[in-house]
Amino acid sequence: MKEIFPDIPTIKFEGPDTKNPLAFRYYDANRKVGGKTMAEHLRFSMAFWHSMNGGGADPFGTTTAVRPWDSITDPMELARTKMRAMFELTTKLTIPYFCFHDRDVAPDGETLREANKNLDEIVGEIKTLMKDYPTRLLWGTARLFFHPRYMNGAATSPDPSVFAYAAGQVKKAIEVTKDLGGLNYVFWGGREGYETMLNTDMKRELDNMGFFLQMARDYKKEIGFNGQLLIEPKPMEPTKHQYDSDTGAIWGFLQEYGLLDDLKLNIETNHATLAGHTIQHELHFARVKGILGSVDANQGDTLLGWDTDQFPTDLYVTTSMMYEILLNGGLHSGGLNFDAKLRRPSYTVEDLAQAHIVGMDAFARGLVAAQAIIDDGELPEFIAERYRGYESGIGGKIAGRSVSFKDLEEWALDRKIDRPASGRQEYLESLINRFL
Ligand code: XLS
Ligand code: NI
Ligand code: NI
Repeated sequence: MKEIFPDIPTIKFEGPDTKNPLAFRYYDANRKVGGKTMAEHLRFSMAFWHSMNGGGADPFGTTTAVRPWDSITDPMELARTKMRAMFELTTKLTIPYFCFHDRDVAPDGETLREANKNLDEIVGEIKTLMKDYPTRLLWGTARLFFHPRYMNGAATSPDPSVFAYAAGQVKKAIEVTKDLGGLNYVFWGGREGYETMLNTDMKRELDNMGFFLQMARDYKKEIGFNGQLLIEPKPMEPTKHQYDSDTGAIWGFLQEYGLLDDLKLNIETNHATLAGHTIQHELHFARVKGILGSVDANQGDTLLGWDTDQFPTDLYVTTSMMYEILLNGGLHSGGLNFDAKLRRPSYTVEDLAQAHIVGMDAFARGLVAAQAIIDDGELPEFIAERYRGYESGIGGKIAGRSVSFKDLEEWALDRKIDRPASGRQEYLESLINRFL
């Protein structure tokens, strides 16, 4: 097959001192860290919508990207070429997975039937490419936010015909994901939220969204799709208020609608920061609640209040993420999906390759540092020690839930209770810096 990116070689590990911009400095796929290889830990994935469709357009200007398929005008030929390009590029970057929305990969249609037909054709193409390339599907999803019909959301639309169309679209997307051996299926709220309370029946919208997800869960079981269902939090953008604002909000929602055993979370770094949390907070919360499923690995800009979806480069952040992921026993069927786009002035194919390389290197370093922090043991031991009071005495009774307010009052009445031990934050920050 003729190469689409002849100037991009297969990327190899060359070590931290290499000057080669198209080489890994830290990501060494077969290097073992804590008993597993880097490749087994990190499970990288390429996001089709950004890497193949993204062109750098913003509200002030058109696309800047220069791509080998720029002269193709036939929509189906364009779709097939980009898919081939993605298989080639992921293979050259040694990225084992990809993710896509239904409408990213195949043109929409006048009707759902027509759109499904286009999608089926591309799915056939993907299956053929899977025979020639090692790239596999991490997750599929449905684009329920682009077409004008979705202006008020999909499952939370005030218009039942939009709800019905969305259900049909998701049914097909789950089928296709199963057909392609997808490991997970993602729900991101898109426009499931509202612009103003003046025209919104929030209770009905939330109940409809719960029912929509219950139907998706039931259908997934009915057709024997064994992948994990995931839901992705985001607090704002495109709508002013999105219902799935953060992991805590989703956790409550899943409980109310009886979905806690069926869905886990796909947590995105930039969405965490938009919600006013660190990504570590979001991963940690999901981990301790047993619902950490997968990660959309990117980063935001501390000075900008929107979803800039930049490639992840901040080692402090990747270390904190890998720390949580290691303590979670890994991501299981999930992975690190680069839901990230190039800056508008980075318009070349080399930029696209290098963006993935720096992201992979940043997570490789984060992994090594996080494993070293765990092996060193001082940090986890500090936390354990901080709560040790709950292992005996009155703390043991509280932990055993064998006391009442009356017992506790009696215990406390005549004791002088002063401040607990120092939190030692600055010392702990210095400890982390030792491993970076
Ligand atoms: C948008 C979301 C989206 C999901 C998939 O902000 O991150 O890309 O990951 O629909
Ligand atoms: Ni995302
Ligand atoms: Ni995002």
